[in-house]
Amino acid sequence: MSRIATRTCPLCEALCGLELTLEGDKVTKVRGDRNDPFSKGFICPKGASFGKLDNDPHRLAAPLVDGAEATWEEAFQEVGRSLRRVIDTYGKDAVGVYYGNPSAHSVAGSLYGTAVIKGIGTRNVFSASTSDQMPKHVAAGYVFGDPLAIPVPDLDRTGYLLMLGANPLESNGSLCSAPNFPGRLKAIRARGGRITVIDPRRTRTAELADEHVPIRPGGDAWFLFSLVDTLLGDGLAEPRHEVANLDRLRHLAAEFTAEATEPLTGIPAATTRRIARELAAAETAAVYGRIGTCTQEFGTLASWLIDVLNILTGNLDRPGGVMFPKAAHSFGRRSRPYRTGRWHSRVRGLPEANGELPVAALAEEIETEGEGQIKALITIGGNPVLSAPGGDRIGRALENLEFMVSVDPYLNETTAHANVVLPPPPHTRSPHYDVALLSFAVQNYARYSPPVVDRGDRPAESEIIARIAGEILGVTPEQLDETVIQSTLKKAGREDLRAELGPPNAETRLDMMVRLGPYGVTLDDLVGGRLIGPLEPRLAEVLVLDRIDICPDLFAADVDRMRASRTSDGFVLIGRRHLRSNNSWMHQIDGLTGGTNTCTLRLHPDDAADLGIAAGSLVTVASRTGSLEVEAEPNDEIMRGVVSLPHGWGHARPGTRLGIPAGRAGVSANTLTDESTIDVLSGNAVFNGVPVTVTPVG
Ligand SMILES: Nc1nc2c(c(=O)[nH]1)N[C@H]1C(S)=C(S)[C@@H](COP(=O)(O)OP(=O)(O)OC[C@H]3O[C@@H](n4cnc5c(=O)[nH]c(N)nc54)[C@H](O)[C@@H]3O)O[C@H]1N2
Ligand SMILES: Nc1nc2c(c(=O)[nH]1)N[C@H]1C(S)=C(S)[C@@H](COP(=O)(O)OP(=O)(O)OC[C@H]3O[C@@H](n4cnc5c(=O)[nH]c(N)nc54)[C@H](O)[C@@H]3O)O[C@H]1N2
Ligand code: SF4
Ligand SMILES: [Mo]
Repeated sequence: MSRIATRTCPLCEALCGLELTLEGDKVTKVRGDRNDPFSKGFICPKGASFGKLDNDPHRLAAPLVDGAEATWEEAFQEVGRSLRRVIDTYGKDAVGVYYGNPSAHSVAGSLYGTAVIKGIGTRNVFSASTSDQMPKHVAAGYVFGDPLAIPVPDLDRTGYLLMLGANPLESNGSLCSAPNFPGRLKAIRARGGRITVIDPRRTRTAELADEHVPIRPGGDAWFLFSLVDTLLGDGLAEPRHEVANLDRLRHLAAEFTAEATEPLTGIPAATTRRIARELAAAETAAVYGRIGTCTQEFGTLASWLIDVLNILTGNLDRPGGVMFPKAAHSFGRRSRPYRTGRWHSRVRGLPEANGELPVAALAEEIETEGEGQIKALITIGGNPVLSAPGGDRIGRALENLEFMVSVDPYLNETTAHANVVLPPPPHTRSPHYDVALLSFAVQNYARYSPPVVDRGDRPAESEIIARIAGEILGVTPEQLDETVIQSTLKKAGREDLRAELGPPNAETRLDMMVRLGPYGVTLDDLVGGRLIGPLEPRLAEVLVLDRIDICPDLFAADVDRMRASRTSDGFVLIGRRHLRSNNSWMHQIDGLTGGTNTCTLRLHPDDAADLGIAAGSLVTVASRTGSLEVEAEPNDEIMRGVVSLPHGWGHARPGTRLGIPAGRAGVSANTLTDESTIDVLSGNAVFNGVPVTVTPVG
């Protein structure tokens, strides 16, 4: 007998509803959930492969201890013993923690991560955020006072979208949760609006837009400063909110006229000035920058200047501009303004941001002897060996650890180094609620997905993570949950609510957060999805400062670093996402491989001709950190002087159990990226604009 179940797709940020057909425990068919009020049946090829992923025979079914299957009790005891030994011998900071991208999507990662960090009391905390969006947090933190106050473009109402470093036709969007992003973009044009894309590559998104403007990788801060200067110089700035430090901004921007930045960005001054005027003239406009503008040397300045443009054009916090979504759950309100650098990394002295140190510093913190050296590592849903800058070095460093435990369904390039691997159950057996992403959705929306298959006696991922914390704290998962519930209710002055809530577990905690949220709903009300409505202005609720700081001290000071930076004359590397990819971890799933989703080096045909490189031939790409051989794919979509390699490949490494044939393993872009170059303010990795040399093999 088959049955139908629905849930949110957990595989990217778009929040699509899935309709699953199940025969017993097995997903046999997947399609879009037409009853989901937000996604209305839209899915992509990854969502369609949800069943294959859930049933994937390469998933671990039981814990591994030193490579052999063990019982859960044996595995937890080994974890507790080893972590306590390391802490007793070397201190708390000797245990490092790394959270990967899926832990930002899972209930377990979102709600239980802090328990591990606090339980251990370590400052050596790292995550994929410093390979991704940390500049956005730092910008929001200083401009609005809250690192989570990242405004999203009001896609469904905007009349002009200026998009930098984002390719939602492949990625389906990021820090802007919008199921059917492509359809929403087409709708902008259909209603007479305009889309401009700034990208070194003519991506599918650029092809859909009205205009594509190629930019030299890493040039965004210069370009954005020129837009600001044009707006201010032409008297076009009309902020609708009171702002601090506008004069300082004006003074700084004056140095970056469109003519002055043209040689650095490759964008003609006339184009820059025209775009600034279009932005100002548009009835509503939104400037949206994503990972291409973050994973570069001036990622925080670029992210800040994007906020600045939205503020100056009066588009902040108004329909059709950029707005602050209001999630259905409450996390409590932040009272003190944000700052970074409350502590620093031991080896390079890099500032903390959001309680984390840059993942670019992970390898050196493991390798470098002395007090505070990382001797044990916990990874939760991450693959830094392939995903982090200078990943090969991280792989070597992991060999020096005295102990490593990974919470991960796969034995991959990172977890193969772990002494203990604790596999969470497949998605169908896990509850799902997007604690992080629902605060970045283009409409106010919420959905709770209960598990649709019984997980038997396997612990839930939340229990696995709670057990790790509990081994150090000497508490059970139930005790931990009850403590959180009691203290949250107390802070909210709602101790009365405890009687209405269930037993202490992850679902009850979610239910509590939703009941404390702004819409007066329960978790049950959110099954199947609830569309609350379009975004509404709410800056006053969000702002933690007396007024917006349009030119924070810290950012003004970083402009010195911009002035001192030099452009490289040679080739520079950028990344590339494919619709059928998901960072480093779905390359074994049938139906997602092949087609355009291949690990090749794209470069301009004229560059290929100059270098004597034929299509399909092997080339050597080398950087300061490493070199690799990869097939060349000349393609005129890419700017001259720029080469592009997707990340997350490079699977032919010992000890893994992924079922990827050697011929399809690809090479890792992060063999070439350089952990010594970062966006200093946020600690973020630099994946775009990496200097490389390209030579034919043989
Ligand atoms: N060169 C270059 N490098 C990049 C990027 C780039 O554009 N260019 N992009 C960066 C970005 S944006 C990101 S977010 C990072 C990602 O960096 P990471 O998060 O470190 O890497 P992923 O490849 O996402 O690895 C996800 C891991 O989680 C596991 N996993 C999957 N589902 C679950 C689950 O439900 N629970 C648990 N516990 N584990 C699970 C997978 O098996 C895999 O091991 O990569 C970054 N790296
Ligand atoms: N199919 C698929 N979807 C995904 C993922 C995946 O791996 N595959 N990963 C998910 C994750 S973790 C994230 S964070 C999001 C990311 O979502 P997006 O930010 O949309 O990611 P990308 O597709 O990498 O788009 C980045 C764009 O920036 C361009 N770029 C590179 N350098 C520069 C530069 O210096 N300046 C400018 N202006 N542009 C530049 C690149 O050419 C590319 O087109 O995608 C998510 N969705
Ligand atoms: S777009 Fe994202 S959320 Fe939607 S089906 Fe694809 S992977 Fe899942
Ligand atoms: Mo990401």
